[in-house]
Amino acid sequence: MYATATIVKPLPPELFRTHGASAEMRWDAMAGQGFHTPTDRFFVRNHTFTPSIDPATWQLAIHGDGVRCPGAYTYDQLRAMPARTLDAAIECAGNGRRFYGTQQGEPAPGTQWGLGAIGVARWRGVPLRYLLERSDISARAVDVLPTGLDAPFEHHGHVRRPLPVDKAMDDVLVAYEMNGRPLPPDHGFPVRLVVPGWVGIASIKWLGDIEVATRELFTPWNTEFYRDVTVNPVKSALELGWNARVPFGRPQLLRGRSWSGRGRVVKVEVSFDDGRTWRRAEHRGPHLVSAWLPWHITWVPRRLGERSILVRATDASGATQQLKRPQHAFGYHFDAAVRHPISVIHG
Ligand SMILES: Nc1nc2c(c(=O)[nH]1)N[C@H]1C(S)=C(S)[C@@H](COP(=O)(O)O)O[C@H]1N2
Ligand SMILES: [Mo]
Repeated sequence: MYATATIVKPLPPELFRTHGASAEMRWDAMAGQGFHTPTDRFFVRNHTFTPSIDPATWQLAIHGDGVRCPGAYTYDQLRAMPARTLDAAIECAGNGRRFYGTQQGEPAPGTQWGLGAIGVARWRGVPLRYLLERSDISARAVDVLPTGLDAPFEHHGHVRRPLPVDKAMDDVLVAYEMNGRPLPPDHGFPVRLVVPGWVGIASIKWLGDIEVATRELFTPWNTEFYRDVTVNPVKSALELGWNARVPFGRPQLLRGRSWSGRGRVVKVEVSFDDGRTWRRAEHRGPHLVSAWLPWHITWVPRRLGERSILVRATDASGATQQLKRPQHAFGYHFDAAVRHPISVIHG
């Protein structure tokens, strides 16, 4: 009923807002959820549409002048290799783009994401490092180029973006499971890359081919789109609907999450007076690098009417979310504190 031509899973309006071929999660859909984003509400960013791939004939080819033992692996072979589990966020570089316009008065072109182009899942698969070592990667290898099997994007060919060999050999996963189940079609079935901390485009879905080269590689996805963006900056979101109604005079337990591709979030503060004063939020539970930090704060609304709540986090690199963010030509990396509008009503 809610299916579109580009995304397979249902996109009920209480969980998603759609933008052409992509769909963002509504943050109130995270209220009451556990640490991970349930797969039914995980955002989808497709350049074209979700392909249907037969795992019985699918293979992952590894080749190029940077490996001495090129090869191709089947789904069953991959699933029989040593596996790792990783709790990690995937976030689109354009997450929050809408706020360049709505909050700073300078709209940026592109998908007008709110803050819902992020999710944290439990991924399981084979470390890319294992596959590269098994392919006898050369010490002279420089770049690794994963390519997706989805339809070519405009005249640019298949979606593909080079990854420097250092990152490829560090913490990248060739994932076949998401939240304990085989990857669903929209999130890359049978196999996708998960590149912790990096912009979402690095995590190529529907992986079919990995080239390893002894020279730097260039594709439209590192020269034109997503140029000069690598690691995601620090951001925060409240688990509340936009314009949520909050009753006057009663203590409210507000929850949210903060995250950064640069490392752990070390501090979260909330302002109820437009950034004049800030209160520390509290957190307990998992505090993982590459995922997010769930936090909470209690607040008693003492004034009726419309207002906004601001959240700012600080990450391990020392970066703190500011009230304003310099304009970005492509609208990537909106990391200012977002003004979340609410209305305080008679309880
Ligand atoms: N093959 C392929 N991989 C892709 C994309 C795509 O369109 N095709 N979109 C990328 C972008 S821009 C993002 S943000 C993430 C989104 O992952 P998700 O749809 O599982 O949330 O996938 C990345 N991997
Ligand atoms: Mo993205």
